[in-house]
Amino acid sequence: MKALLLIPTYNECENVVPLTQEVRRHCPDTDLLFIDDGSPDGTGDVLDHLSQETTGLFVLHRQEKQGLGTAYKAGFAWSLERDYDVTLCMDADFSHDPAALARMMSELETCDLAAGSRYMPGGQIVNWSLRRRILSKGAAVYARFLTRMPFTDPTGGFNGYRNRMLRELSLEHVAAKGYSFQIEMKHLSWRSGYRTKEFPIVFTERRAGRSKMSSGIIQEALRLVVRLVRTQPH
Ligand SMILES: Nc1nc2c(ncn2[C@@H]2O[C@H](COP(=O)(O)OP(=O)(O)O)[C@@H](O)[C@H]2O)c(=O)[nH]1
Ligand SMILES: [Mg+2]
Repeated sequence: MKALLLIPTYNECENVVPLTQEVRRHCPDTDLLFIDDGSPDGTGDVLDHLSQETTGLFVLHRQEKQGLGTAYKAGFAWSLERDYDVTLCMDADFSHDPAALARMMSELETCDLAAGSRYMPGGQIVNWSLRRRILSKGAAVYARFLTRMPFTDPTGGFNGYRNRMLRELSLEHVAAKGYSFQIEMKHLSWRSGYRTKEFPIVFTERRAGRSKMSSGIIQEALRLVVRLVRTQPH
């Protein structure tokens, strides 16, 4: 299976080089596509240098910060224009363990969406504040309870997709711009009848740089779930 790993970045200049080394150590054959939104800290320049000395590493530059969801949509389009079999997604800040990519790939042998979960047996969160834990778990319970979709971690961002499914889904209708993109993609895959599966992951709070979580992102997630419930057949 030929894999492309998407990594959206906004101000991640300290993380991208060590992260690339770790990904390559665990998955030497996986291509990488960074999607950088004109990071003011110069992440884009670091990535351009890196892409010159690393085969199979590519960079998509966007002018300004447009949100995680739109970055992933641009990455999906890039992947589908090429001959990849699967598209993998992870954060740039080491919260997702590159060592777990092998598990994601093996899960994708038997499903169309392999979703990392912090909230199933074996899953874990390390070093998060109580506030972040409550926010995340609250969002998970809210989204799951209202939509009834069978994911223990609807907002999790460590996910792998088969390109065959991505090609068939109407991604142009995916509207979420921020982190709620994760909820919307899981919901769409499940509602469309594809094989989805969760596997446990350990999520560790970032070591370098800052979180881009904001109140706007939370509000978008609250509204999105209501829209998903309204539009889904009962
Ligand atoms: N390209 C792009 N990446 C983003 C944007 N917002 C967040 N990211 C990236 O998305 C990932 C998750 O963001 P992060 O701030 O770590 O969120 P948290 O883990 O929920 O606190 C990181 O790799 C960020 O650099 C954005 O607007 N555009
Ligand atoms: Mg993070």
